[in-house]
Amino acid sequence: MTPHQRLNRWIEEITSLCEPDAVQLCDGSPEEYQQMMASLTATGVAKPLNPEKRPNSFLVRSDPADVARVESRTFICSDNEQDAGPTNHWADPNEMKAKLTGLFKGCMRGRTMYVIPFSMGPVGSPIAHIGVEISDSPYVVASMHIMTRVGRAVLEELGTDGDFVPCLHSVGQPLQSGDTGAAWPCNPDNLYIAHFPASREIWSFGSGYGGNALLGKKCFALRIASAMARDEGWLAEHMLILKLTNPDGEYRYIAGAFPSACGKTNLAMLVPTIPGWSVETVGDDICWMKFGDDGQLYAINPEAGFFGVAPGTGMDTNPNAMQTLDGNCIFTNVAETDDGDVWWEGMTDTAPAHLIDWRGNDWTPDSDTPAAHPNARFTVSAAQCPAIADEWEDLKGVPISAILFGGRRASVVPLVNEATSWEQGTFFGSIVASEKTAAAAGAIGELRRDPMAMLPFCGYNMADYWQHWINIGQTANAKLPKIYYVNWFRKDLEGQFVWPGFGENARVLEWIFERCAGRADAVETPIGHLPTLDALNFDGLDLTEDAIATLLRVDIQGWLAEIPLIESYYQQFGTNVPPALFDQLQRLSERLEAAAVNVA
Ligand code: OXD
Ligand code: MN
Repeated sequence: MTPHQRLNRWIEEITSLCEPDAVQLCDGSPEEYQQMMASLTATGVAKPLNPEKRPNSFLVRSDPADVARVESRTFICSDNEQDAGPTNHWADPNEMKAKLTGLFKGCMRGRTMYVIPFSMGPVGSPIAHIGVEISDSPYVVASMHIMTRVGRAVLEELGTDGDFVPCLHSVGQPLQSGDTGAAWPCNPDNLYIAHFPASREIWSFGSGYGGNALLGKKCFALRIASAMARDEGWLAEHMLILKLTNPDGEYRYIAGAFPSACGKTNLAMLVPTIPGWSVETVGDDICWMKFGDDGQLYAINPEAGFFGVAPGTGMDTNPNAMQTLDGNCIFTNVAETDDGDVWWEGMTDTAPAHLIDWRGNDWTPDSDTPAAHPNARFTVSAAQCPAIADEWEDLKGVPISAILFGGRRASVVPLVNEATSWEQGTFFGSIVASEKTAAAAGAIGELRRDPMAMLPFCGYNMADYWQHWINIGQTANAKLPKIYYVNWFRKDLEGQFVWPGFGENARVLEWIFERCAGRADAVETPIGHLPTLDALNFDGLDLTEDAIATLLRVDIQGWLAEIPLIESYYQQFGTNVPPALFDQLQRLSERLEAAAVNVA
């Protein structure tokens, strides 16, 4: 079937396990994409949108029981439980294989089995890696065409003995003869998204949605790749990558990790408010970084498209994303307008008077459920983004000058804070957290830690992953990026956001850019380097002195109160926590105590 014997053997093995009616080796061609969309349209799950509104675009409605990644059914199947760590669900690899082999037996009867060779990253890049997904879902094939590089060039790159990550997927709903089956087949009662880091394999059963089914994304590019990166000395991160250019045409590349609902895609496509500066997008979700010969970390976006959350995306929040969506898109679980287009909450200020909601029911602004599912998605090629950087597919990647970590913190954490060392930056990354709001269950202000925004995506023990970060910092001759802890979400005593965010975040990026160039001032504080008042560009912003003081305040008492919380957080990882991080915590605590005494 292919020139690659190991791949052929795997295809044969899976064919006899899953017993599909037919096997199709995907070539990634436009014709193949149209074939998938035609078959999805024929079964009624996809609907072509009005070509005058949204050319070559489709609306897909999933089963209401299959609408998001399911972390409770996501497993890391390492040989030892401790290697998965306390933040992952662990399962014994042999038991999981046995259980899944039972579920996969005959699971593709009545269906076509698609073999999808794909590259994460530009084909041939030394930073890229190859996977092959076997799936019985035409929706997965079409989505993989957009989100990854699929086809012949990948098989050529693989040659006769290249490495690939086998990614096995089934919706888990075989067809009886004559049965056409559900429009959106899935099997939520038998859901497993299983990762085998030692053998670098993924087995996913029972869901057709997003990260559960498009196995190149979270499963490969983060969970399996993070384990590969640990073994091979590189970094696989849940980060955006942007290119920032100053008015003189100098540019730098910045990567940033933010937990969900912190505006990562918006930052990746930001339109700066400060004159003469521009932001271009290299990636919005995942970043793979390897050392170049010059000791710098070079990054690629391993993906080829955006699988973005639609609700909340509008011309005012992210005009670049909106323009990216002009055509050639798959929309999943958004609402449908009467003229054959799409709509979601946040797309416009006023909702249309009538819609068909994501479940296919009539909807008006008086309805008490949202028109689009809150996790409704757009799938679109990154090449369509008007802000995409020319070099986004550069085989050698782009050199990263700065790494940002950020969460949603109403208090304590200032607008921006530069780590004084890689180790301190790793410490900042390990304590990234977002505060629960009044609307969420649990105490207000309670912190949900999401280290490096990797909580659901780290393929091994989180504490070992921190050690890997420390080790990266000790690489001989490394010219490491500077690390920053940012917080766009600081609130005042009335609970109002102090910082305007969005395009104004460019002001913080400007300071970071100038710091990397050795031109901007900072003050040394117990928590790191903060901008001096003059170094941060507040020109034209309507901020009171109080607001500026809040944004740049080193909240000694607030940080002191956090020390025991960090300590108990670390304790759940036992002896795996790198001593270097306990040391950072200890030294931070000492500096804060000293500052508290001075203030008193
Ligand atoms: C995503 C996520 O879908 O982080 O990118 O959940
Ligand atoms: Mn993500």
